[in-house]
Amino acid sequence: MRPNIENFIGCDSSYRAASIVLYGAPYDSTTSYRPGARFGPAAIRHESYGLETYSPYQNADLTDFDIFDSGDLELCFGSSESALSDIEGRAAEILADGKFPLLLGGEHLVTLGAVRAAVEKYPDLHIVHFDAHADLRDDYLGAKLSHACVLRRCHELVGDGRIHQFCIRSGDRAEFDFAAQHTELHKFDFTGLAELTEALCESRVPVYLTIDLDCLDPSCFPGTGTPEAGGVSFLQLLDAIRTVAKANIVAADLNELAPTLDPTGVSTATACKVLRETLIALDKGWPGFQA
Ligand SMILES: [Mn+2]
Repeated sequence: MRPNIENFIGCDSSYRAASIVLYGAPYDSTTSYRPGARFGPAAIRHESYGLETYSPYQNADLTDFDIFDSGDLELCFGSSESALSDIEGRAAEILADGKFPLLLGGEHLVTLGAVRAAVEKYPDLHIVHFDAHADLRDDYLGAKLSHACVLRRCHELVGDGRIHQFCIRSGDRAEFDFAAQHTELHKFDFTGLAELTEALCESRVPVYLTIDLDCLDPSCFPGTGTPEAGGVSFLQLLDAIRTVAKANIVAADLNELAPTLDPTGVSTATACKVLRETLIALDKGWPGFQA
């Protein structure tokens, strides 16, 4: 008999052997519209048992790789700073062990903790950001630590020209003005991603990949706190993930699934599939992988 431990399907390597380490941040205290992203990581693990470990898209199986699922952090809901510090600590530990940290949110603010750890190890870090929202507000209702401000806080860490945003279709005028000066923002879809990836590959700079699942169209992904009509399809997102995975990605996250907002369960099933394909795409690029 074995203890009842629920990891993401196919991710049952030991920590020591693992190349990628999953960790969950079930946090949604700054969500501006519909809360529920705190239930994302657990729902993804639970529903993953409805998913095949084999990907016909990439002709690879999660069981071909060594992936460890470290479960969820226990985070303080009343203090964003305390939650971010715990996330940063976990990411730093995984990075220090020479492994790849893959964070499951939670609302998008959790990214800031992981980026703090990544930029500490890689000062020349670039960030590739898939999202419906620019997330570049300086504050939201007075709060600097809000999921609506997360890329603005990241910009304070990495500086101009290092943040590359795709699928953006929502934000106030000031955010788009800020982006024009300080980030590389691509509206609506992944136009420009192939060219960017080529440049990132040539320079071999370290890259953090943050995927807000609300970049997907709400018709296939309604289970999220701030749905925005006019998003990309699952196949477009899959293609984008496989493209950018050719760059030197050193850490990543998937966030903003709020499973209870979609009673059909399709959003959670979609998030599971995005995670499987992301793990395979990233792991194929890992130095230890033999095709
Ligand atoms: Mn978003």
